Amino acid sequence: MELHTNSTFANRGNSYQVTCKPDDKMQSDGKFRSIILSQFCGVCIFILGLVGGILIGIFAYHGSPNSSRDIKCIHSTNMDYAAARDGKNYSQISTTISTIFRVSSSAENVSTESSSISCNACPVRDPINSVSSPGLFDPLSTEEMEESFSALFKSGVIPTKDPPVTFYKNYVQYMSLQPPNKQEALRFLQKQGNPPGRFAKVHVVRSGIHNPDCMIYKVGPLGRDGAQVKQLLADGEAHINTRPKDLFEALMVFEFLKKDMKIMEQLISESFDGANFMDDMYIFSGNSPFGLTSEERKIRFNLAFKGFGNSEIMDLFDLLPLQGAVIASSLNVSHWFATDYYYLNQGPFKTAKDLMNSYNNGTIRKLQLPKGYVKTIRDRIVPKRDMSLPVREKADTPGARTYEPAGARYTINGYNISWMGWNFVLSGSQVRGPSLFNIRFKGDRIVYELAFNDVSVMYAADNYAQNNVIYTDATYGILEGEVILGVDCPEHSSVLKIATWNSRTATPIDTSIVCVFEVDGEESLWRHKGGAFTGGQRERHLVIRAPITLGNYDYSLEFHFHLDGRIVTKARASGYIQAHFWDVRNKHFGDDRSFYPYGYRISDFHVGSIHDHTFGFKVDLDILEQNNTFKLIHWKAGNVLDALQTKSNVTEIPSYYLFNQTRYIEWETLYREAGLRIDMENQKFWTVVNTNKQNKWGNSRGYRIIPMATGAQNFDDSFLPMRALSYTKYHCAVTKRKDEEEFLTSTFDVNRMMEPKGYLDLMINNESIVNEDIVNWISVGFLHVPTSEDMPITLNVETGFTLKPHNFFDRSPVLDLPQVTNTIEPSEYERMPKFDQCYEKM
Ligand SMILES: *[C@@H]1O[C@H](CO)[C@@H](O)[C@H](O)[C@H]1NC(C)=O
Ligand SMILES: *[C@@H]1O[C@H](CO)[C@@H](O)[C@H](O)[C@H]1NC(C)=O
Ligand SMILES: *[C@@H]1O[C@H](CO)[C@@H](O)[C@H](O)[C@H]1NC(C)=O
Ligand SMILES: *[C@@H]1O[C@H](CO)[C@@H](O)[C@H](O)[C@H]1NC(C)=O
Ligand SMILES: *[C@@H]1O[C@H](CO)[C@@H](O)[C@H](O)[C@H]1NC(C)=O
Ligand SMILES: *[C@@H]1O[C@H](CO)[C@@H](O)[C@H](O)[C@H]1NC(C)=O
Ligand SMILES: *[C@@H]1O[C@H](CO)[C@@H](O)[C@H](O)[C@H]1NC(C)=O
Ligand SMILES: *[C@@H]1O[C@H](CO)[C@@H](O)[C@H](O)[C@H]1NC(C)=O
Ligand SMILES: *[C@@H]1O[C@H](CO)[C@@H](O)[C@H](O)[C@H]1NC(C)=O
Ligand SMILES: [Cu+2]
Repeated sequence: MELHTNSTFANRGNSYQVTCKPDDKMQSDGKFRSIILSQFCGVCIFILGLVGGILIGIFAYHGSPNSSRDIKCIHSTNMDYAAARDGKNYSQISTTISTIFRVSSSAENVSTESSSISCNACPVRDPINSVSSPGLFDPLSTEEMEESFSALFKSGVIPTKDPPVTFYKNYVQYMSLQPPNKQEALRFLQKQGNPPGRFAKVHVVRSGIHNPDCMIYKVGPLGRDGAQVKQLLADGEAHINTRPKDLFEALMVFEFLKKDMKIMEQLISESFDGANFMDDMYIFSGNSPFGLTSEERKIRFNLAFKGFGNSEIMDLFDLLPLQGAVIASSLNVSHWFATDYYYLNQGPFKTAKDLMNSYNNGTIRKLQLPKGYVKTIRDRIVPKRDMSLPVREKADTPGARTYEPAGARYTINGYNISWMGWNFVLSGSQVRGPSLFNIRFKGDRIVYELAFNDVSVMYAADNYAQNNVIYTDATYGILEGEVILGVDCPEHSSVLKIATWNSRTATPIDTSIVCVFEVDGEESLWRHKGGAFTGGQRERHLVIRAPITLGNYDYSLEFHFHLDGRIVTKARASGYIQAHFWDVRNKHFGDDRSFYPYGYRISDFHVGSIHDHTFGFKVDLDILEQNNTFKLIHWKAGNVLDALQTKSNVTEIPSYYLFNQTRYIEWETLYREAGLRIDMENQKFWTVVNTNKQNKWGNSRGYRIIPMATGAQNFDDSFLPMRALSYTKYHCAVTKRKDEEEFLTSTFDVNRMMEPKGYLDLMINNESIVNEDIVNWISVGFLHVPTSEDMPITLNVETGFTLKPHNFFDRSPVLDLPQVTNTIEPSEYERMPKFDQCYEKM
């Protein structure tokens, strides 16, 4: 029997033999398919044809050990797609494709043939539709930033609209969307109210006023005439010295220290391989906190070798054991002074001169880096391919990849994204990072807001400038960077831009910071291989990824949407670690000089400072409605009687129990605001349920929060920073939602830890959270003990949490998807959609 199938191959003028007796080719791919074949044989020739077609499709896609079917779509220009697209000139990507199409079946050698045919481009369906005006939650556009800037200028907040921006005049640091009031937003979404209007939240450094401070303004409504400027903090509430370091100050510090570096010219040259401050070095002055009280501004600096020539962009550095502090509490640089000089942990010296005196009169220990060290820095620090190594076997051939045989299956209207029953809006804040709003699945709202809020990092080191370095990264802004297509995301991803404000040029910049793509999970979402039923569903999900850069570190902040209603939020970290100088004679190292309490030696002169990264998220679940309840499900082990007595008045263990102990669960409602921690010995499921909405079985519909248990805070409240960073103490804190309790940290608190004003513990104040609109503040992180593999660059590590349906549906939510099914008696048969081979269009 010969069938001309309507498969991919048949369409291309090839025919295949499919016989009733399962041939080797079929058997090679397992019993499953041969059963299908024999079962269908003689039943219906049409179906057989279809089956054959699908099977061949599956074969062609998966390949099979015994049948080699290579389909090669070779690009005529042999151009690197990623490079071409990175160069932003799409027209350079040739669409001429020549193809080698070879089919051979070594197992039986039936149809060994070789021919050259054209391979079709995968169908393209541009998923992105532009919209005429921004939606409710869309990130602030460049036009809206310009408009906000004009409004600030008109109201006198900003003295001039024209560059240059200088430190001594008020300047705009960040601009982000100020999301609408939730009630107004919901009324509008339910078509019961007017659009709430769009507003900007603008951080201004008011260095040009009489009592300088940091101010936040709300500007809007935007897009109509007459945007109002509203001050959100009281004058002076955030002292000017609580501001993060920015480039202005970095340059001021550099200028300021030039004269001291000149004084120490000899020390620098002798110690650091003949280096010259102006040519070879820069000042790393980013170590926060910059003061424990609002007024204090003490910049602990560290001399460092430049990694990249004279570039102002210092993402590579090599820290040296010459440190000190600039007391910069006044905005008038002529009141600044440098102090606390340390050289190889010897100090403090009040001035550079004092240090030099001791250096010259021979009373302190000296360092002499090996000759030629300066020249090795770039090689050591730049993570480029090591040409001295042979390329790993087959590594010079392209690796496996995913493509979209029917074009994108998601749609993006502006920032409103839909895929496989999911719908949500991507938003983002220059300060707080990416966020999602109004997440719905099959029409039901699950989350109102899922937002990155902050990342804190705490370092340890045995020296003056690097010990107790604590960053809260929202202070620096968490939405800068750019997608590296082909590295961060597949080339066929949709790249979305989000605008940020460039404080130095006083202009908005639209950066390609988010990519969206569907992933072939390359695994089963579910499967069963039985006698009477065999089937499964392939795992696929949609990824929204923002690869951001924060100085030396790179965070990939991402949301994954799964077919079964799961939302997985992830944070991954790569980039350069912050290391400190390895001093062979540091007496705190003991005899073995390769490790000590703050880390391992990881290169010639560096110890990787141990630290943690704790990511804080705002998770405002709205399970169908705003009113939700937080329930804990205790996972218990104990006496059968205790188990049964949680629901009945039984007094004796029924005789049918094998043991008098059992596993059981116990429910607890969280009545009052609280912070919770993971306890592996007494595990609890954390669920957010809507007690007003039950599923078919009478259980409250809900979602479960599953944090990746990758880290935990082990400082207690006796440690001063634990107020400003109180969110790091809990894996999940539950509070009543309030528009004014917007974030789990304040961007100013890290620089006023004695008197923090906007931290999570302030929100946990015993309010009732039963059947209320609640927010879960989730924090997850990892503990980083850098090892030699972190040099020169950290390989991605990840953490995150999953939101998983918990009695939300009446049964599995994936039964509305085509799947693989094969049953006997009666026989039921299904396959996932077939597809044509095609080459990726990029
Ligand atoms: C893009 O490349 C094409 C072909 O090389 C060239 O004609 C065109 O000028 C380029 N466009 C830009 C914006 O560089
Ligand atoms: C298939 O054909 C090739 C080339 O004609 C031959 O070298 C090979 O031995 C054959 N393989 C089998 C399994 O018959
Ligand atoms: C800065 O301080 C110096 C010394 O006290 C003073 O002469 C100068 O006028 C101040 N500059 C400004 C702009 O206040
Ligand atoms: C060396 O210089 C330091 C700093 O000026 C001074 O305190 C110390 O007494 C001097 N020691 C000797 C031996 O000259
Ligand atoms: C996003 O688009 C969908 C329709 O595709 C719409 O129902 C929904 O309201 C939009 N979301 C927002 C927040 O505007
Ligand atoms: C258990 O006993 C109490 C008091 O005797 C009674 O109020 C309650 O209804 C009983 N519960 C069950 C489940 O029998
Ligand atoms: C459970 O069984 C163990 C072993 O038979 C016995 O020692 C223990 O007393 C029992 N506990 C209860 C509460 O019945
Ligand atoms: C919390 O509020 C409840 C109800 O008002 C009260 O009974 C309880 O004492 C309060 N707890 C604290 C720690 O204030
Ligand atoms: C939701 O909670 C609010 C505040 O407690 C309450 O007024 C309202 O009645 C609740 N709604 C429902 C549907 O339970
Ligand atoms: Cu790290």
